[in-house]
Amino acid sequence: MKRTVSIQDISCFGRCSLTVALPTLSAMGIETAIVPTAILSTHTAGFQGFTFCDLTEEMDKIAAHWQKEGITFDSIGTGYLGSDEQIATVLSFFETFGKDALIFVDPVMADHGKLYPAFSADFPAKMARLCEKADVIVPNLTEAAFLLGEDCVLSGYDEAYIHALLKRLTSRFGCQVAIVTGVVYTPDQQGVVAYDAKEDRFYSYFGENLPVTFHGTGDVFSSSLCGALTLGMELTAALKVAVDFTIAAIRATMGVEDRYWYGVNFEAGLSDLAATCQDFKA
Ligand code: PXL
Repeated sequence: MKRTVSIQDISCFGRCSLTVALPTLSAMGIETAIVPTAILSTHTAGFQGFTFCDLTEEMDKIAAHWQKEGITFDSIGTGYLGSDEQIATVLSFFETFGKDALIFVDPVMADHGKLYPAFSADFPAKMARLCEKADVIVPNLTEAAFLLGEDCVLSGYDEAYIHALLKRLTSRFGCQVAIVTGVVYTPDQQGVVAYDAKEDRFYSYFGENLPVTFHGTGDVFSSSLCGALTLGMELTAALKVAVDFTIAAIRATMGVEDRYWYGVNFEAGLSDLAATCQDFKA
């Protein structure tokens, strides 16, 4: 059985980060350890007055104990971090546990051209340091631009722009694979585009561009993609598994867009996802 560790916050309500990653990765048949970066009553994008408890000190203690126990991982996935100081904590976690593990960094910090409320303008430069240690990074278009210190281009781009952006990401950060999410070339389709720098090859997978916006879809995509790669799926197959799972979650939530910040019904697709992964033989 493969073993992963997911490092991100627990937003107690609002279907994102660990409340999505843990059930998703478990359903995929992967033993899933967690390192919570913070506990919040809800996520920060859509609720007012959320509580926040920073767990930076706990993270170091958890890692020290695991190191004593000789625990190892096939992959390490990171998501939303609670503070700037946690960049150093996660870098040291990579040092200790990352040598033989796939390092998968979702640089969660921004969307729709704006940083999430808890982050200051210098956070992207700090998140870039994590990307430098990653094998795979999965920014959305906003995060990709912020990581590179470029202006955000959120519409009106073409395939040549996305391909060049991906090449800038892999060469700047030295990661083998960069994947940008939320790519729309024609209004009816939305998907993801990947570049494998070692193979010098692009991959993409698109589905229907559903006319709705929900919070947490990036986390649904990245946890299922991290799981698929941890299981040993090829990039093409992994992108399909993750995009299909995300679209199924969005479809299952359509009709309740008035509470878009409550996240998506990914639970509806978990049994199909489990079956797909069960059928997969590495
Ligand atoms: O879905 C990303 C995410 C995760 N965790 C917290 C967030 C967000 C996005 O806003 O606020 C706490």
